[in-house]
Order: sequence, then C-alpha cells, then structure tokens
Amino acid sequence: MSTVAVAPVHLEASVGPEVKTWFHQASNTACHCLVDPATRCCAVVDSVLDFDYASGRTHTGFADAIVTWIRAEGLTLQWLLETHAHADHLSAAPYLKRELGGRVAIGEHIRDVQKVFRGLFNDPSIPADGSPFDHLFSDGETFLIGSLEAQVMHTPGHTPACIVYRVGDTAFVGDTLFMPDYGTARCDFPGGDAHALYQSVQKIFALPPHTRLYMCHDYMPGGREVRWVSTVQEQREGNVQIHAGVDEAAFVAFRKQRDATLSMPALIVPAVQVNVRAGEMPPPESNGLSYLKVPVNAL
Ligand SMILES: N[C@@H](CCC(=O)N[C@@H](CS)C(=O)NCC(=O)O)C(=O)O
Ligand SMILES: [Fe+2]
Repeated sequence: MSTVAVAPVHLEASVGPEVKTWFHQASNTACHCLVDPATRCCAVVDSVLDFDYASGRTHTGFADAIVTWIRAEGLTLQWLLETHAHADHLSAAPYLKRELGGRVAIGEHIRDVQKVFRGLFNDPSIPADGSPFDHLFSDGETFLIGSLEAQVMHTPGHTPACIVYRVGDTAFVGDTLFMPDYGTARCDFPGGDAHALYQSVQKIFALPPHTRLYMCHDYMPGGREVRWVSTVQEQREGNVQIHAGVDEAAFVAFRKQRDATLSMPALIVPAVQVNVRAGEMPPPESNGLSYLKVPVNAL
C-alpha cells in the first residue's frame, strides 16, 4: 500500500504569498499552500489523495495533514487549484473542499483532455464540458486569493491543459520545469507536445529573473535531498534539458528520445479517470460502488 509521508515544511515569505509545502513521497509530488498574510485566505495547489491500487482503497492521511494545518492556522481555504489533470496521483481537491470549503479550478483546456479520456475509456459518464470543476481558467485570467492577485498562464506541452499560477514574485509551474538538475516534464501523454512545452518554458523564462518557481514534482536525482523551489535565472542558466542556450529542435529531439524510454506512471489509469472528474470518483453503480476501468492494450 502507498505510504503516507509528510515531510517537514518550509514557510517562506516574499512579495507574493507565504508558501507552505508538503511532499508526497509515493508520487514525488510537492503540494503547496499559498497564504495571503493580510487576509489569512489561502489556496492549495495540486493536492494528493493516497490510493492503494491493489485494494482500490483511498486514504486521506496526506490530505488530513493539510486540513489540520489550515485549521490550526485559522485560514480560509478559497481555492483548490490544479495545474493539470495529473497522471501519477489522484487529486484530493474534493476531499479538501468537503472539509474546508473552496472552489476547485483548472485550465479551460481540460475540456479537450476530458474528451480524449471519455473516448479512451469509452465512458459517457466522463464529462466533456469542464464540469464538475467549479471554475475553468483562461490564459491571462486574473483572480484573487484574499487580497493577492493571481494570474494564469496557459503552458501546454506536458498536457494540453497545463497552466501556471503567478502570484507576485512567485509562480507555481506545475509539470513544465522540474528542478534544474532534473529538467522538464515528459510530453508523451495523450495530447502532449514537446514543441508546445518548449514554447511554454520560453514564457516562464520571460518572467523576471528573480521569480521564485515552485515545482509540482521532485525526483531527487543522484539521491540528493528533496527540493521544490528554483528561480527563473537558475533555470535559464542551469536547467540540464532546456537552459537558455537550447534551441527548440534540439529540445524536441531530446524529449522524444527520453519519452520513448519512460514507462507509464503506476497510477495513470485510475488517476486520469478521477482527475478529469475534478477528483471525484465515477458515479456509483446499482450496488452503490464506484468502479474504474482499465483499457486493455490501448495506452
Ligand atoms: N515512475 C513515476 C513516473 C512519474 C512521471 O511520469 N512523471 C511525469 C510527471 S506526471 C514526468 O514528467 N516525469 C518526467 C521524467 O520522469 O523524466 C510513476 O510511476 O508515477
Ligand atoms: Fe503531470
């Protein structure tokens, strides 16, 4: 079964939000809570629901640590933000919403991702209109977390619906860049596109050099300690796959070659079915149970 690992957290202040991070070891996911110190409102980016595939059981150990902390701090949870429909873990957004309130949101191109998986799973219960997300963000859209203004950047490549959330001098980059010593996200999922990822990374590189970038994953190359914050300047100067000197053709060639060597994430089949439903399980069948499908020889 998947273990619940809650690493000690970093609380960092800046011109943007204060950020607290929990690292989910089973999926290498960094889940961030952005706090507006002025209003004590907050948003959680890319939460994780533990899932034991062998038994089909969900667990809320990781999510409960977030709930406990938000309650203890007396914060108001306004947003459950997703950078994309994750393929390697289930979102805990609906659980956090039930416990604490808030609205679940993702990029508007999730409709295209829903359509792809509705077809692949041959499942008309998968929506194609962006429901049941509470809000779909368009490129450039702004919204408030308390008194902090956040801005959305559409950054396709890893998936067609990927977005980055910018708040002050801070950006939550999802699966575009990883730490400079690891590189970039894979582009071989349905709708993935290495050319698009290259262009999306150029948009991130155009942000002010001191912008703090919060990753969604860290894979700890060489067994180093876990890290999830970098800057635009560090990425431009030192990202092993896409520093400022790498041209699009070279990046695309590299990415295609590497993606051909990667196996599918262990949880991709359950994760995409749940995450395109904003983290909700499929509707229960006549016996009251929800079921997930496995497409045979299709992925
Ligand atoms: N072994 C991991 C694979 C996770 C994975 O594929 N991660 C994606 C992000 S969702 C990625 O871009 N990985 C880049 C890479 O491994 O080079 C699992 O089973 O979950
Ligand atoms: Fe991803």
